[in-house]
Amino acid sequence: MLSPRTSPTRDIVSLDGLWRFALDTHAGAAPWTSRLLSPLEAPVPASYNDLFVDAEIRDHVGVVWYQREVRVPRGWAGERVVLRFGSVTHAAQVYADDRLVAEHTGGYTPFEADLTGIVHPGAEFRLTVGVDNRLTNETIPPGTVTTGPDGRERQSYLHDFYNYAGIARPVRLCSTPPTFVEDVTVVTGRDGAAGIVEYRAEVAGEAVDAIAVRVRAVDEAGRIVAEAHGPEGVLRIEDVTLWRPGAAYLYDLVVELVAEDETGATGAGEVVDSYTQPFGVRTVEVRGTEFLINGEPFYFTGFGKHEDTLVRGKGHDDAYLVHDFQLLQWTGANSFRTSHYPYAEEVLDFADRHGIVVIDETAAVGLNLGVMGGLTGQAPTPTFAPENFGGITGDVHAQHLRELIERDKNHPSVVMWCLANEPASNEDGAREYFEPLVELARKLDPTRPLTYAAVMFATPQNDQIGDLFDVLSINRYYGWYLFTGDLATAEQYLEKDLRGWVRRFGKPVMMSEYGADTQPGLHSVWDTPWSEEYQSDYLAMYHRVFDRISEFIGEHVWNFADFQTSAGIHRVDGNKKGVFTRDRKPKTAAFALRGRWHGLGGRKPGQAAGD
Ligand code: BDP
Repeated sequence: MLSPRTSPTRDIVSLDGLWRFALDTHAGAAPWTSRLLSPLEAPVPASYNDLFVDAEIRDHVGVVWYQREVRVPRGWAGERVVLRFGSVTHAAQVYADDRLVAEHTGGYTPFEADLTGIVHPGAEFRLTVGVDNRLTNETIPPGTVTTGPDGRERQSYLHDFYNYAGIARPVRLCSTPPTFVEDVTVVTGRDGAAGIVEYRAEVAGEAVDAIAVRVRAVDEAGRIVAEAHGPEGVLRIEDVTLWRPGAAYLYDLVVELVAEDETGATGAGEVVDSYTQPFGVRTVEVRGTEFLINGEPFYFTGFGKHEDTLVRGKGHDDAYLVHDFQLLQWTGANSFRTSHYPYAEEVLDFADRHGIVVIDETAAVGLNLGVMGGLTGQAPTPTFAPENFGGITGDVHAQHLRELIERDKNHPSVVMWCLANEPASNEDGAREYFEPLVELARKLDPTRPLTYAAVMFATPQNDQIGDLFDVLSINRYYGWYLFTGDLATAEQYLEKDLRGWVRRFGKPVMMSEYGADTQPGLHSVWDTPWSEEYQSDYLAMYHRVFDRISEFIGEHVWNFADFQTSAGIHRVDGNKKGVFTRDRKPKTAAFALRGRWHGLGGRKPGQAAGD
């Protein structure tokens, strides 16, 4: 799905701002049919949970309503009118006046409603959105809704971040011409010093047969460097400037739809639609135990992150976007994983422009009932049994994967798809569950490697899916959940474990999570868990191990910043494994990482530039 962009033929009106807001319990029946009678207003984009000093809202399970009036620009006569949501978490029903115009499930991917003919240029309409935050074993991520003795519904889930909900990303009203560019795909390669750009443009709408497609690639100085005709083809950019980690370079692919002229000659008339797709020329490849970007070994340094800030929850915020990337660069991080869901498109656009490498993850987190058994001592429930996640969950997961790849396929920053976080890959049924998903991902995008983040219980001995993937991403907490406070023992177990993955699969291995909860300001001369020194020593121990394993291709610390979780005895106002606090102040470990990562410069320890 294309990102909304203005062009000579396309306009955008932002619908961000304050909307009327009400819980469904206060909204009356069919709240879309009239003005929402509520004293509350909620900002878009933002999660709604932390805005109000009201536990009923924060803990609400079910639907909430957002509403506002929208005036369609009067200059849009004859245009298509499209309403586009960056995301609604987790399910949306959208009404234009009394009419249902869209429904979407999946809280982290965009969707559109075509309002052409339903709303009218110059006129106002009432836009009402129902937002459902419920998670079940038919949603990704999954969860369970139960009814308590007081008759109130309660939501539980197996993932370790707060179930923020709402309209957390920008909402826009967009115009396109009646004949329009519906999709663009760009795949890049190299031929010596030249860049090879395969493109495909999909055209939809009226009189498509009378339309010709022409494209041109434009460099950052505005020079046209290649041109072609036709809905698909190959462009050659001589002396190409590559997109490199830490040194981004973007070209624009300008796609134009050209009408017939008055003699009926196709492609000789006026430009009826124009869309500009930025792209970077770079290659990604796994060869043996190496991860190559532009043919050069790349060593990942960085973090698993979250979209999580005070008050706005998972709401997208450009100020935090800029500041977080500043902190990434300050620590010497060259990459991050979009744990545990697709992030806002604005984040990926920014990564493209600033040369930060991204591992792009679906929202499939918590497909692991064994974790519950581990924490509670109860007998584990089989994760992939038909009554759990062996049924419809896989189809929903596939749909999410499809939407992720369709959205993010053109981002040069995205170098790998991560299909799930900590699935029960050690359990029976995991292979049957993941095989079709791997096949689908490879069909949709044959160019990017695939990974999944392996849970502690999945060992080199019992994991059932590692051979299906290209890179093994390992989450481990030796020295935290196991051998707490005993880094010497933790070090031995960690090394044995990682070497086991290398030996069994012969593929590149990276650490996708390692971290220790840390209370800022707590200091100790001993190996005291929760102290700032322990976090630094814990990370240093992992780094010693990584540096001894030549097949190792990267390290992503868990987590970039402290983040909110559901309440529980394992969490003190959230997860504190951040190297930065929730308000982005560095803990001691941030300085240690900065020393190490700037020294590495994106290469394996001991590997010189150009090796
Ligand atoms: C891992 C999960 C991550 C958690 C982390 C932790 O992948 O989401 O936040 O553990 O416990 O199992 O801190």
